[in-house]
Amino acid sequence: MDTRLAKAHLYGIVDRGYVQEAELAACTHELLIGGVRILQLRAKNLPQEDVARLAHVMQPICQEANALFVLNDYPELAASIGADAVHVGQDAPTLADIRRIVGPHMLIGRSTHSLDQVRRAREEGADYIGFGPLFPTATKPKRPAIGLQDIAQAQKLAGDMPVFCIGGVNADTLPQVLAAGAQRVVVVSWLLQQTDRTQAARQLLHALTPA
Ligand code: 3NM
Repeated sequence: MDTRLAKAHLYGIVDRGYVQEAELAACTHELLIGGVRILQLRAKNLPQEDVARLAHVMQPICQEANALFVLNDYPELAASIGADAVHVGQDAPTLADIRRIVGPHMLIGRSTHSLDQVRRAREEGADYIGFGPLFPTATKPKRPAIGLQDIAQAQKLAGDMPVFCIGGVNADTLPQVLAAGAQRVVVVSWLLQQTDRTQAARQLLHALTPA
């Protein structure tokens, strides 16, 4: 497994729904300084050239910090800019199709929302998965929460494929999420909405990394 992926326990997403373009570079820096080592650009429903412009800002900052830069969707763009990873949802084509676009080396992440989807993601060779949304979340309002009860089983089914639990994770909910068996989390809105994102990331990482 990619060693940077193996070591990453806090996955950040710079979501254009929360972060203005003018703030993109600063936000990326703040999260990376806070210790985030895998960071996704999520810019839903934008023309590809606009996403390319945002990626052009974020990617070198991630490279400089030796953090994985992940592009949400847009596999052709991910391939052309040499992103470290591309993340796709359940509505995307098979991973074999994505793999043909991005080549043999890029990491591919898949969103999963049930144990069945975890099994399938493993079978189709995902490098990591998102698993959620654990709680209702304004970041993905149409998707029902799946709760915490399947986390341990998802971890078991995933084997050595990293599972990043997602959806409504924040400093308050993190202890329950960890108690339910999670080892890795994605935090979007809570981190992005903090006035001190660096300190907020450190706080989460402290809870995620046992002494
Ligand atoms: N994907 P927040 S939940 C982008 O379950 C995303 O696949 C999800 O945002 C999934 O940390 C989600 O703000 C939103 O709740 C997570």
